Amino acid sequence: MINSKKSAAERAVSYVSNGMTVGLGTGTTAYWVILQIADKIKSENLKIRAIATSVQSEKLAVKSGIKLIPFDKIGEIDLTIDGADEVDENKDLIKGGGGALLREKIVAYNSRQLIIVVDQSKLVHNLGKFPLPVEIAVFGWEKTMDNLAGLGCQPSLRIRDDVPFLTDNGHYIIDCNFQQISNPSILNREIKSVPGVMETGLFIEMADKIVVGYEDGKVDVLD
Ligand code: A5P
Repeated sequence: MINSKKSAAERAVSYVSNGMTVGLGTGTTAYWVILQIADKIKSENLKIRAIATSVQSEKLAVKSGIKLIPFDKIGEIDLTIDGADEVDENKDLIKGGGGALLREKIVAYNSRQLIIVVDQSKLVHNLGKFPLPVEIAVFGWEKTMDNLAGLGCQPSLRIRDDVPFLTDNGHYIIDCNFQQISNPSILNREIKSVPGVMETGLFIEMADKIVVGYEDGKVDVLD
């Protein structure tokens, strides 16, 4: 069976070249990206420096032999390759299904280019079917969750193994079910104005390219 995430990752990694500083995403698609960058470094003898968006990706990168540098030493990031949970027709995204949205957004914002790799199931007409992850402070989380509900969603605290899921930054995630988000940019601003909110999983006008893998093996690049 064709692995569409893997084929999309392969195409995205073709944009990585010698001397680049690369941002490494998080998730099951970014997993393939990291492995293939590691292969490319070895087979083409490339000098690449990387920054990871989660502890999970950091561990995989180290294990695969990719050279990581601390964020404060990084200067500009040439290219970041990351996954997404939903991609709409304007290339706006919902991210954070894996809980790494805060670091992902910081890395993406500081990158010259952001390439998103997805399989076809992530393409949507309107964002919002996938509950929007919002990272919040632990302090006062119940109130923050109420305030998010006031914006028109059904919020739920993310739970893993019967306890609240803690992000790499020591925060909680509220998954906000909006069903349909008609104006992602306005919603993003509204959510960010709620005290206690660290970051939202809405990535607006950030992606430069979307690389989509299909079940039949075809890969499309949306510029
Ligand atoms: C991690 O927090 C997320 O933003 C991922 O990039 C997103 O959930 C996509 O993950 P998959 O590639 O595993 O579907």
